Parts: sequence; structure tokens; C-alpha cells
Amino acid sequence: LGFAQKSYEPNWESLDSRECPQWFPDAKFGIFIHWGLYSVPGYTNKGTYAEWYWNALLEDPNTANEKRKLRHEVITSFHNKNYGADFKYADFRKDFTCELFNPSEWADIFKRSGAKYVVLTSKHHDGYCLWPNKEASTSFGMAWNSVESGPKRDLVRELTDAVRDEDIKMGLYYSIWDWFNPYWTKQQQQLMSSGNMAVNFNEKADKVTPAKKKELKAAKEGLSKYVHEVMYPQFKELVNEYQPSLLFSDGDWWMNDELWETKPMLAWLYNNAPNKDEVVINDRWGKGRGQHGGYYTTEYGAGFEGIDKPWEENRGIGMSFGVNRIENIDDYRTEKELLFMLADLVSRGGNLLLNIGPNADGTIPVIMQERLIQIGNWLDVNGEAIYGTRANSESAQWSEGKRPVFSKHDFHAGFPIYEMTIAPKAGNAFKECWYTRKENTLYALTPGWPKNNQLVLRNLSINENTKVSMLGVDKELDYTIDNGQIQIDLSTISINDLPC
Ligand code: FUL
Repeated sequence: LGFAQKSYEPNWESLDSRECPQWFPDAKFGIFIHWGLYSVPGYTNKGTYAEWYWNALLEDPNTANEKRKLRHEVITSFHNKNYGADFKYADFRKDFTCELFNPSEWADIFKRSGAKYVVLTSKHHDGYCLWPNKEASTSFGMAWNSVESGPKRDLVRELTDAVRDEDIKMGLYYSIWDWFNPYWTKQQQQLMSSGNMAVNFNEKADKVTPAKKKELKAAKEGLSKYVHEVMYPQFKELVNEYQPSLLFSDGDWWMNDELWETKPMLAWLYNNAPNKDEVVINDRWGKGRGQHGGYYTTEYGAGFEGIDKPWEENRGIGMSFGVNRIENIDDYRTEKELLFMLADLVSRGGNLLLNIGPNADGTIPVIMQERLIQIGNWLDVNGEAIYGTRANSESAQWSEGKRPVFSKHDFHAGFPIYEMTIAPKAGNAFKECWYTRKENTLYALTPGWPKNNQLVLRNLSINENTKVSMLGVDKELDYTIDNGQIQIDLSTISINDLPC
């Protein structure tokens, strides 16, 4: 008998027919890392992304919307005051020193956080690479990678090895969009720095002047050169050399998947990657989010509900991905908020990819370390209700009280309103609860201890043979069932029984 391996074609129907490898929906919790030249200034106005520093600096305020205009002004004045108007973004290379970067210390913290995967920015939109490659050396006409400049270290290699040593999956973020790649034409570069404006290559022939036609042709050639001479080689090198378990593509919205030529690249990945059975991809390949790819993403958003596709919400602990040094304690999510967020996302079948923004010297801000360890301490006891679970679609969720209200996916949205999930309703029992499921076990995650030690859950199909217990406490709990309502008696648990 011959078992032919399925081979994938460069179209979405074929690519989408590939099941997302199981390790991903089982993992539930990952750590995102945004680290690069932008970590040197580590600055932006609150509520915007610090890793967009260069773009904001070069932005044309006359064509930018209000929000971008403000960011441009704030960053320009900060930059001129502290570095001088002649100081170029590329000059930050000498200060991206990473002299305190200790990959095994990072990996140890990740291990203690309970994260099952890590995703590092191998190249963000600024094009600067954290691994050595020919394209980020010669095509820029200057050293545009961390081995030939900055720390002189292959940061992707060092972190990949350390993370794998801790038995955590290593993934890479790779921006297919590179703002100011020299292969872009002048016009393209201008467009790139003036907002999220896509080049319209399809302008109607009768509306296009000969000069514009020439410009578009040059832009198209520049793009194709970029795709074939920069993006493809870099992507293939990352896959072959580092064998990332996950590829988080980004920056796709600027053009469509035909122009980016991402489908052939993905068919190559699925057919030829050395680790093709385990590699997972996200959904940012030029066809909108939540449409195609291995799993769907939201960003500072609410995630999804009731879909079969694996998905992941990604966000910072504060308001930015790259470190923003002006964020203060109140800008960071608390332990409780993060745990509620995790429980809520996982109860709907999603993952949380929580971002940290290390400093340019290679240290991780201590508050970020602390939050990760706090999550890990909770997962040490309660991980069984998280890892490897699935959404519990059968039983009611949030049977009483309101479900949280989330802001719709919004590019720079603040925080969804998790607060309201916390407040207990009047009465003597918490009714709010998140459910997850694994085989025959249903897990109920409650946001607090119920008054009178009586936890009431509704609309669950439970019978007298069901055993009820609390994770971390070695006791069976008594309960009564009344009309689909189950009342669990927690009075036998004393504070000393609780592991955390
Ligand atoms: C966005 C990027 O523009 C942000 O800078 C960040 O990397 C986030 C994860 O994706 O689309």
C-alpha cells in the first residue's frame, strides 16, 4: 500500500483544507515578544504602538488622520529634543546593545509563566532583522540585522535554542511588509509613510495619466522584486534554519494576497518545511483577518465565539507591543484582569498570546516578569482547566447576569471591558462563571469566592453520579441538584486547604 502525502496547491481552498496542528489549540497560552530598534527610544504617546516609531517620525502630517498626526507630533518633538533632528532611526542600531540579554533567564521566566509557546519578532515592519541574512545586509545597502550591527548576536538563534531547551514551542513573527525597503519606489515609500493606504494597482485605465501609469508599473516591479528577492528568501531561510513551530505573519493589509504572492509561499511551507507536520500559521496573508490561514487572530480585541477554527487574541500587558517607557503602573493590566481574560478567551475556545516588550539592553521590565509569573502560579494549580480543553458548547455560559461587552476588533482599541465580568450580582452567590471541557470533565472557573460558601451554577446537565471537586484541593464536595441548578457547598474547604 502506498500512502501518498497530501500536497497543497497555492489557492485558499487547498491551503485551508489543512487542519491546524493540535498542539496549537491545546496550548492556550503563549508569549509574544516585540523587540528591535524601536526598543531603544521605547517611546510613543499612550494608547499607540511604540514599535511604529519610525513610521510615525516619517509620517506626512498633512495626509495623516488626527490620531496619526498627534503621534507624529509627539514622537517628532521627543526625538528632536533627545536625539536631534539629524539623528536617524538607523542610528539606533548602535544603542540596540542587548548586553544583558540572557536567553536562558528569559526562557526560565517563560517556563514559570506556564506558556506553551513563544513568538518573537524576527523582523517587524521596520525591516530590521534579529537574525543574520543576506537580504537585510546587502539590499538595504547597510547592515540591517542584529549580527552585523547592534548587539552582533543572532537573537533568533539564541532565544530559539533556549526556549526549546525548556520544552516550549518556538514561533516567529515575520512582517511581510517592510516600510522602507529600498526596492519600493519613491512613491511607494511615500504612501507607506502616509497611513495605511494601499497602493491601488488596479486604477481604471482611462483614469490613469501616462505619468501615473509609469509610476504604477515601477511600483509593481518594485513590489515583485521585493517579494522574490527579499521576502521569499527571508521566509524560506527562517523556516529552513530555525524551523519555527509557528509563523505569525503581519503587515499584510497594505496589499492583497495576489500582490504579496503569499499563497505560493504557503504551499511551499506546507509541502516542504522541514517541520511541516507541526508548523502553524496565522491569518495575515493579504486576505483580511479571520478569513484564511491556520488560525484566526484578533488584536486588543475580543476574540471569537462559536467557531471551529482555532483562534488567538494577542495584546500587550500595557497598551503597546514594543516597550513604551512612559507607561506607568496604572497602564498595566493586573494579575486578576489577565487571569479573567485568559479564562474568558479559553472558555470560548481561544488562545491568549500575551506580549512583552523587552528593553534594548536585553532585560525584561520587572512588572512584565511579575505578571507572567503570577499567571504561571495560577496555572500551576488550575492549568488542568485550561490546557488541552475545548469550549463547552453544550452547557449554558453566563446563564444569569450579563456577558462581558467587548469592543469590536479595532486596530488600536483600548481595552475590552472585562471589569464588568467581575462584579457579583446582588444575592448570595456568584452566577458568573466560565466553562471549559476536557473529555468527561467540565470545568467551571469562577471569578471569586461565593458568599455563604455556596456556589450556584445553572443549566448544567449533571446527575447524582457526578463528582465535584476543586482543583488543588484534595476533597470531594457536596452538592444538591434542583431543577437544573446545582448548588455546591464550599464550606468544608478551609483557607488552609487552598494552594494559592
Ligand atoms: C500589528 C502591527 O502593526 C503591530 O505593530 C503589532 O506587531 C501587532 C501584533 O500587529 O498589526
